[in-house]
Amino acid sequence: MQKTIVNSWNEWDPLKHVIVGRADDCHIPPEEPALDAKVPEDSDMRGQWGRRPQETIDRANELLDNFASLLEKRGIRVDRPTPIDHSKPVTTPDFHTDSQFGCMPPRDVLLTVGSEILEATMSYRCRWFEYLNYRPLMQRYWEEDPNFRHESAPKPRLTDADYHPDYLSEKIGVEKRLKWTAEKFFVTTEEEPLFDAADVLRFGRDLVVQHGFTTNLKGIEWIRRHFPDHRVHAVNFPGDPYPIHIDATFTPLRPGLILNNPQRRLPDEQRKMFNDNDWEIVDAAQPAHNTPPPLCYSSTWLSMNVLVLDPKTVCVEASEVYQMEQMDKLGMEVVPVELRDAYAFGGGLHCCTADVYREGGCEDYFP
Ligand code: DAV
Repeated sequence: MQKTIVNSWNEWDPLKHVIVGRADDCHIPPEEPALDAKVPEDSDMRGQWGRRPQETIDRANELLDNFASLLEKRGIRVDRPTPIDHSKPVTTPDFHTDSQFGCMPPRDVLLTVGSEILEATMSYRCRWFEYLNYRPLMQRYWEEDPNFRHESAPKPRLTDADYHPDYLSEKIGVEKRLKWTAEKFFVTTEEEPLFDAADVLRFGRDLVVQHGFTTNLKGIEWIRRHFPDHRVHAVNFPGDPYPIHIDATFTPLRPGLILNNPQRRLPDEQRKMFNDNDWEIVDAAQPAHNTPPPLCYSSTWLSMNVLVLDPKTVCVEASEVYQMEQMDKLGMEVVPVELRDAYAFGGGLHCCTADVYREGGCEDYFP
């Protein structure tokens, strides 16, 4: 009998097969609208671009390789992408940018829902071709698994009409950003559907999608029409001045338990489905660091960007002592994994992976 390769319906069932990214040839891309809106005004990344320093690439690869071996030792199959040349510019009839981003992190690009892996539209021009890094794997799964559905969302045009020019002025300031995110006024417009895969969390029959810089309402509507057997819920987190990707904000650990970033709390009116079904939403522990590492896009809240191996076991970054302690108190077995020196490449333990196979089927947790 032919084997099922791709199957994953949620963020916590026992993990058997996963993709881990690579830092090879990662670039800091040139300025472009949606990317600029994410970089804080005082960040060390402002105004520079080009290939990342080789010693940082080597160090990140060392950590990613170690993480891959650790997963393999626990009986999990690990696949790695095949890096394309990220120094190549991207030119379409609608835009041009002088370099790409990298093949980190896979979670941003690949959305696994059941037997399907969906390539997201993406919303940065420098990430338009990022799916190519994963095509050799997708082809292999397609050959090996007759039920695998390899899907790609419509490529967006990413003209200037996709971005609000208001966000592009220098020094907006955090206060104005917070006001705008509370009003759900983000850098991306509603010109066409846009989403990054890392804005989606899978809860069996329910998909929870963050509306923010990288995913617009049309993107959420596209996901809704694409998965007609799912319920799709739009959420937003007003306390976040740079809202991209849900996985340093809202982290399900097992059925009935979610960690929520205490600075980016889910608004009361969006808690109903969780409250009605006795799910607990607890504030995540504070990050162990006051600042992100150098040349990093993400905030210190990568502390809660954990990879759940099964409902009792979770990988947490090894320097995140408060997050590890909280996991322990919540009854999880903690597997510490060193990854901080790879954060600059696009994220933490959840970001740098993409699910291929978790045991279990599509459950209804919110009947
Ligand atoms: O808190 O900067 C990082 C999410 C990366 N996938 C943050 C969000």
